[in-house]
Amino acid sequence: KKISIIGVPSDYGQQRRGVDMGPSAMRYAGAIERLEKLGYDVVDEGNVSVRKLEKSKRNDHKLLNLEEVLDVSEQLAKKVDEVIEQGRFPVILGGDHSISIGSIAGIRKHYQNLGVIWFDAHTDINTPETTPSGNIHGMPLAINLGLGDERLINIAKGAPFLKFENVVIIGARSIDEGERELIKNKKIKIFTMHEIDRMGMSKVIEETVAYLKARQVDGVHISIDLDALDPIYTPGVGTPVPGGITYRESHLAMEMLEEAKIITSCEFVEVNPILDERNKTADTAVALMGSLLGEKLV
Ligand code: DIR
Ligand code: MN
Ligand code: MN
Ligand code: MN
Repeated sequence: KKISIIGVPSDYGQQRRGVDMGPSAMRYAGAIERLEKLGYDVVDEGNVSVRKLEKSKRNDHKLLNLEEVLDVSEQLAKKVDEVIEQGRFPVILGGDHSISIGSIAGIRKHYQNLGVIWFDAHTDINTPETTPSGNIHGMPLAINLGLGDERLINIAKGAPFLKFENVVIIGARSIDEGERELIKNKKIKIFTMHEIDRMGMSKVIEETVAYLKARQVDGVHISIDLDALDPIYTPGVGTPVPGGITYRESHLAMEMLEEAKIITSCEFVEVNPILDERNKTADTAVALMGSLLGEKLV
């Protein structure tokens, strides 16, 4: 398999600086060497260029840094589209979670029935109407489903939107009121921390794989927000929520997904080195990347 690493040093989707250094932190933690060691042909495509922001602005829908997020998303969608076109597996390094607007937009151009696994403490399915914060990193899942700001949802013009029934959310424990309603109304498949506690991660992933296979997806993107894990393991994130997934559970999830051979693209987001302890969060992200792409203990 051929892998392309794409860095997206953007922190425009939220209000804590530093997450733009996430791609550097994950490269420093050995992402490329780790994947090369697994035998892949790895190309580091470098970073998408992110223009410098003079001053944070909100639009009339209170969305923060909309123009900047739009610019980054368009560039990233184009880059991801090109990489997939070349038959390469994209590994995208964030950046805050708003980068998924562009990454998944680029991916959607290549699949008619894409599945998405959203591994996150949050559900990121807010719209301009429901957002309590105006932070666009709380909206990328909604945008790829076709809900939200007109320009953001149209980045991949012509490509099908994600289907509500092709999404699986894992690890959620902080869900806003409007998000909860949407998840219930659209019957989105979700394994919150409650289900992970009750069923165990093994069963959660078995059911996730069976669910997506039954949906006959033609590809599966996994979006990994490092705040899905408990902040004990990933303290370097902007919005930590206690009571998260353990180190072992998260590795088990990656290993089982690798065994299932369903993943066609992945991304690691919200790594903020300024908030981190000795690059622990980037180290964990890269270790998970290893497991997701085939590292075995023996
Ligand atoms: C909250 C926080 N749901 C919001 N979201 C995220 O602002 O929309 N934090 N994604 O990581
Ligand atoms: Mn294409
Ligand atoms: Mn997120
Ligand atoms: Mn999150």
